[in-house]
Order: sequence, then structure tokens, then C-alpha cells
Amino acid sequence: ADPIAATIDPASQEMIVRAQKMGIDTVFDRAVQMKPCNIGVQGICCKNCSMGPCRLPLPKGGIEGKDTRKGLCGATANTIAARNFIRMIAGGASAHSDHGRCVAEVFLSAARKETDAYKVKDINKLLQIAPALGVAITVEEDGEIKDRDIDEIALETAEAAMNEWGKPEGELLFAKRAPEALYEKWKKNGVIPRNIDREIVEIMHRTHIGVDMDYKNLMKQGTRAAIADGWGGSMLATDLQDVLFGTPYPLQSEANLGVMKEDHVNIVVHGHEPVLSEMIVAVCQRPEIIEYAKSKGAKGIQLSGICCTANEILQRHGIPSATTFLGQELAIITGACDAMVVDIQCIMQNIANVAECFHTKLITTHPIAKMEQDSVIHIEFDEHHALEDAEKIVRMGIDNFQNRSTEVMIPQQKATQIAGFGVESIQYHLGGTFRGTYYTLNDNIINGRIRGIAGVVGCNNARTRHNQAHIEVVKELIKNDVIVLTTGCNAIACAMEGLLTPESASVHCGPGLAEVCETVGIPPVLHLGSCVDNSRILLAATEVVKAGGLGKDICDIPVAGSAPEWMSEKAISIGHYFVVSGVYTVFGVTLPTSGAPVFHNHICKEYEKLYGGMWDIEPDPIKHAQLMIAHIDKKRKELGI
Ligand code: BF8
Repeated sequence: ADPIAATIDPASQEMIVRAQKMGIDTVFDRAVQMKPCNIGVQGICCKNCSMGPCRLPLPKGGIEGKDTRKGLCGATANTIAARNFIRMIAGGASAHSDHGRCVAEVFLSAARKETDAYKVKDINKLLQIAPALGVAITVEEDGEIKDRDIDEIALETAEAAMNEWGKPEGELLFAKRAPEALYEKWKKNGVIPRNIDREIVEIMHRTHIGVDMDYKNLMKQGTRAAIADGWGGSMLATDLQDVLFGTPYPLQSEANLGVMKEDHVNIVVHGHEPVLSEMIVAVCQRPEIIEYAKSKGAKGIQLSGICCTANEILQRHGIPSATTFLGQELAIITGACDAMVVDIQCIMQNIANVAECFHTKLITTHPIAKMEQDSVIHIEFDEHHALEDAEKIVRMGIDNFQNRSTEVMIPQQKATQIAGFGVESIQYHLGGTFRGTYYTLNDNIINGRIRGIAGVVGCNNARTRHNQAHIEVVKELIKNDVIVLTTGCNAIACAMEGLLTPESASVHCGPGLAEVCETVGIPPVLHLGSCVDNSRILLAATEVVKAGGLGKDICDIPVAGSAPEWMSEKAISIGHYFVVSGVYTVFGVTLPTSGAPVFHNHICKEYEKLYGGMWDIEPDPIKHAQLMIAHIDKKRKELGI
């Protein structure tokens, strides 16, 4: 691969060149060597039974007259594309929700006092979510209202949370946290989730050969599962993580490969669940562990993160982010990575091969995520002996410091970032002194200093130049006075580019947004965390609705969503729950719907009538941002502002 064409980031370019000199292939090389299947890309390959795969390519020049394409069973292109699409939602929703379940299980153990490692850290957050899960926080005794015992509330909340995955009746409790108008819309369309697991299982059933053959009905189930993700599994993951590890507040840190230090033990955590990384952070801060590192000749321990684990430990502890999804191999290629510790999701199997070329110990920790390569060490992480497991892992990294074989080459690049935003801190910075809520934000939207709000999120995709679309979309938005809420790998990309600093406002923003950022002292791009923390964007949008003056529902406010470089199934689930929560959502790269124009039109055009939000696709970053701005302007006009 041509390093310049592969990525806009100089640090990554340097490491790609180094890999090539050493004869190590990376995802960037593989993307050049292997091209994607043209039919699969369009979403019209059905492999759900062994009579196929049935492939239904669009005829050259498009379809004239009736679309007669069908698979062996008669499935149309629309049916096939819809089945594939909602299976992606099932994949994504299951990943987020299973992550949430793990956190809920740890919370339950903590509430039962079965573990010393985890405790309720944020009582306010617990008291905030308990009522939403049907748990009373006060009790009436002798005619007086009294606070209930925190331990009791924690236990009942943990049990109520666990129930959300598999309760036999009722509906997803957090659906009621949405604005009332949105909840009523879901009710009318019959898409309120029953429980999280059931909606995912039902997708697998409905997409089995010979079950649901109506793309609209298939999408209805996709919608239920997506809501169960955004307003269920992901939201529970975020909230319970806050309860256990603390709600993030703004803090300063750094990003890019330059955060690694040659004279320190470098431990890189990669994956998603903070259940593991929180313990690693705690162990790395212990004086005796730092002494141990020094005894091995290192100056200390430098912890850094990749992917959403990076975001989790950045938001709560200011641990620097090493790189995004596409940079995971490159962190090892520095030759300075003494241990890479991974748990679940977005981990490339090839890091095992890359680690074999260096001294790096690659450690898997989750029972559901192992690797076939013999060089990989598996240390199963268990909440009942979490600190012991974490210590074993950290010591392994420290012991490995002396085994560095290849010359160390850490790129110089790193940028300062202010991260750690959330629903609460946005209220702190952009609320009203007396009126609470999101008064100042709404006021600035109404007076036009802020044109609108964008949620820009999601992955990297090796089919497009690393980080380019992320940065161009975000810059175009803030240039046009649109404030950006970011999560996932977009957040890390923006951090690497220096966009997560208040100072960047005067350089990159339009005059209105720059003025607000300078007055309040915030960056124009607010880092809200990991991909499960997209639920924070949903709740922030709900707060905007509640603060008044901008309509009654999320679809009324001038807001748009974007995933410029998406690649994972999780991104499709996120995109869809944004759409059905009323957000116009644009994806970059491609959408696996292009081979079924009628189905594509359904989720792009007809969905607006059903939910107020709809899908769109635009690979060109500037046009992509302009589509979002046009939607924001349309909403402003409808509001008469
Ligand atoms: O959940 S943005 S590449 S890291 S999937 Fe993965 Fe995509 Fe990054 Fe986190 Ni989200």
C-alpha cells in the first residue's frame, strides 16, 4: 500500500513504511491486494441456506420495468437486502448488548458484595437510573418520606437491569426515557422492544429461509432490535459503567502513537469493556507496581488505549489514546509495545502475526474472544479475582520490557485533547445558571450562533483513506457553526488531529460557534466516549427537547448524524437507532442496500414519514457534511428560527 494514500496521519504513515521495510503486512496492504465482492457490497447475496449463495446483481444500466430478480426460493432483492441488513443490526445490537450484560453482571456481583474490586462509585448516577428501572429511591415510614438504603437500591437496580435482557413480559423500561412524542410514535408503529435478547433472536428466526418475506416487516423487526440496542443494551452499558466507575467529567490528555514512551513499559489495552481496563489502570497506579517496573530498568509504566477501551479509560482517567481501529497493528510495529491486552470487539486477528515479529506479548482475556495463534496468551479475566488477574497481566508486560529485540521507533506525533464530556457536563457548560437543563445550548441554537448539532461517530474502514473523511466531515460542520458530539473511532481521529481542544475553535469554526466555544471554554467537538456511549447522544438530544423552544421531539431539532468511515455491524445498529429516534443519518463509504433500490428507498425516504429520521449515503466528505447542514437548515426553517 502507498502509505500516503492509506492514511492522512503522519505517524501511521511512518509505521506503514516501517512495516513494509520489515516485510510485515498490515490491513492497508491487504486492502490493496484483496478487493471486496461487488455483489455482497450491494447487499444482494443471500447465503442463509445451502441452495445458495444466491446472487442478484443489478443488471447493467439499472432495472427497466418490473424487477424480476429472485433467488432459488423466490426471495426478491428487497427481501435479501433487508434480511442482510437486519442481520447486521442483530450482530451489532448483540455486541453492544452482550457488553452491557457483562457490565450488569459485574454490577450485580458488586451489589451482592461478592467482589472487592468493584463497588458503586457514582451514587448520584445510581439514584438517577434506579427510578427508570422501576426501583424506588425513597420509602414512606411513619408518614415521612425517607431515603432508602443505598445497598438495597443497588441490589434491586442490578436485578431490574439484568431483567431487561430476558424478561418474559412487559416492555423495555428505558424506552420511556425518550421524549414522549417519540415513545408514542414507537408505540403507534408497534416497535417498542419487549426485551433485549428476544428482539435479536427474532431477527435470526425471521431471516431464516422461508420466514419473513416482506422487507417492510423485516425492517420493523430491525427497528425493534436497534431500539433495544440504543435505548437498552448500550444505554444500560453506559449507565452501569458510570455507576461502577464514575460518570466522566472533562479532563486533559493526549492522542496518537507518540503517547507511547521508549523508556517506559508500554501496556496497550484494546477492545471495549472497561470492566477489564479499569482494573489495569488501578494496578498500573500502585506504587509497588511502578517500583517493580523501575526494577526492570524502565522509568515507569505508560498505559495507552486503542478503540473504545481507549475511550473508556480516557473519559474517566485521562489515559491517552494510542490510535484508532486501523492503527492497532501499527502500535505493535513501534517495537515498544510490551503487552497488548485485548478483550472483545474490533480486534484484528492479524495483530497476533504482527506481535510475533516483535517481543510484544498479546494477551486475550475474554472467554468469548480467543485467537487460534499459539503465540497468543490467554488469561481469563473474572470479576471475582479481577485485581489479581490484572496484576498478573501488568507484571507480564513489565517482565517483557527487557526482551525488546527490534529497534524502537515511536512516531513523534501526538496532540492534546480535552475529553470526558457527557450529558451532565454539557449541562454544566451549556445549561443555564438558574434554569438548569440545556438552556444556554438551546438559546444559542435559537439565536443562530450554533446552527445545529451533529453526532459524528464510528469506525475506520480500510476501503477509504484512514481518518480523512472523519476529519473533513467534522471540519466542514464546525466551519458552518454546527457543534459536533463525537464517540468511537471518530473521537480518536479528531483527537489525533487536535480538534478536541478549545483553541481549535478559533482556527476551524465559523464565527458563531467560535464565540460560544471561547465564551464557555469548550472544544467545538465534544468527546462523549465509546460506541455504547452513543446512548449519551440520545439522552443529550432528549435534554435539548426537554429544555424547550426547539419542538417536542428529537426529529424537530436541528440535528443530524454521521458515520463517515463505518465498517462494523455495530455501526449499522447505531445508525438505525439514530434514524428511528428521529435523526437524519448519513453514512460514508457504501451501504449494503444499493442493489435493492426499492428497499433502499424505504429506509432512506419512507422512514422519514414513520420516524422523522432517515438513512442517507454519501462517500464524499464535503457533500456528506453539506447534506447534514441542509437537513439542519430544513429543521431550522420548520421551527421558524
Ligand atoms: O465500538 S467505532 S471500529 S472501536 S465499532 Fe470498533 Fe467502529 Fe471503532 Fe468501538 Ni465502534
